[in-house]
Amino acid sequence: MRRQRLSFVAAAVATVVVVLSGGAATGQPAADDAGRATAEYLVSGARGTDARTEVGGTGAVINSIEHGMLNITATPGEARDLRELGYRVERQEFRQRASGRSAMDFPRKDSGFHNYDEMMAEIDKAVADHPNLISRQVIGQSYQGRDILAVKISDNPDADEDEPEVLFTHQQHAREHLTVEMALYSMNLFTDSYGSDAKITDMVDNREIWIVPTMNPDGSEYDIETGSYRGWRKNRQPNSGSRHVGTDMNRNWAYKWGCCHGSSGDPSSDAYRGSGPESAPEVKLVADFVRSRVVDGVQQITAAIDFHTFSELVLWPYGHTADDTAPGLDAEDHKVFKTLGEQMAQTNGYTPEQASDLYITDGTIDDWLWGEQGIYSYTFEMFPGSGGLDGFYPDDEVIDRETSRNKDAILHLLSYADCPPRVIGQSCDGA
Ligand code: 3K0
Ligand code: CA
Ligand code: CA
Ligand code: ZN
Repeated sequence: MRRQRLSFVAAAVATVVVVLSGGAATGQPAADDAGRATAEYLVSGARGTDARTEVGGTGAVINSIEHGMLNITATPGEARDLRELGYRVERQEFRQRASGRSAMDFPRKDSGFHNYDEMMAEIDKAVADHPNLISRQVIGQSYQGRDILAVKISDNPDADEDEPEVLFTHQQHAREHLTVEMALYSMNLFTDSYGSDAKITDMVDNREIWIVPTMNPDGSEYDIETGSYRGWRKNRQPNSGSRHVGTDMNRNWAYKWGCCHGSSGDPSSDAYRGSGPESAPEVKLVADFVRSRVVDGVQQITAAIDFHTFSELVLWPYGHTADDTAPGLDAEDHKVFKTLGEQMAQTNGYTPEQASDLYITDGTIDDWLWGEQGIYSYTFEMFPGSGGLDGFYPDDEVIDRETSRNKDAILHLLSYADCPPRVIGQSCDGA
């Protein structure tokens, strides 16, 4: 299953490149590059959800699960903790492609991926081509000052119509670049096929679709800026009192933050939850945006998907507990999540499961969207199905196939956005 590794430079060499060239393009001091603390490891002897949760409980991030082996990114301390717990832990060499390409862009062979400026240009073009279907608004700035957008797609996009609203968020994790392509695919699908595809036309007419195409532009640019991938996950916010940079945004949401050994309190960890809920500016501004969609006491957004890579999964809440039900999520809610999740997975061939079936997480967007806002929220883990750190860097040739693969799933969610419980035969009248 693993892709062939072709021309690589050793991680050690890449580190030298980082020290030489890192920083200049962002205006950040090169000392920030000390923020990369983690390495890739293979862990054996961790079968089952409980073992995976124990592994995750050290703060290590599980990248994939294959034949009872876990591929993780971990700090040296986390690796030591895992060995003390009795796991076999083997260091992997994350080799990066040498490209010779100029800074701040993808390697030439992956030029089909959009960097931040290219993404913005694509959005501006779509707005210019379809002013009656798209509007874009800046909902805030990243730590380093990059604009974060919410793109709205609907007929009458400048009016707030009384229609179910659906939210698609992308790239909380820097290295998950395929999710930005997913955002651009959706944007272009809804606008280009409007008027010719009946189902899409219906959804654009009768829903208000919000797309946040990247939540982590700083991390994304940092990941690619040397021309060799860094395997970066977090944002680029410094941590006071630590030389290690960044918060794992998907552990920073303000619902049961840090509750359940599903994140780390150590700034060097790839699962660092931040100094407090919404301490990451990018998380706070998207949370503020979601809160701004409460009109007359009613949250207008009814359903959401947060796109990640990888493992080909459809996940639903909760992540913070292994139980199917918990306060705020009763048996009927669970049935709605599971039924709709399984139906979406039927269309794209992903594996449907509760988020905690993977491993326990806390402070995730999905738990917050449901637990705080009552939004039926899913996480999609896109292509590939398995791999190590290289799984975050598929060839650009797969972009069309792996984004269009989710067309029917997002249309399915949109079609139930008027009343997600309808999927199990319940009505929403007077609820
Ligand atoms: O809700 C979830 O369980 C999110 C899973 C997600 C995460 O944040 O750990 N997996 S990822 O980091 O490999 N994209
Ligand atoms: Ca509305
Ligand atoms: Ca409309
Ligand atoms: Zn992710």
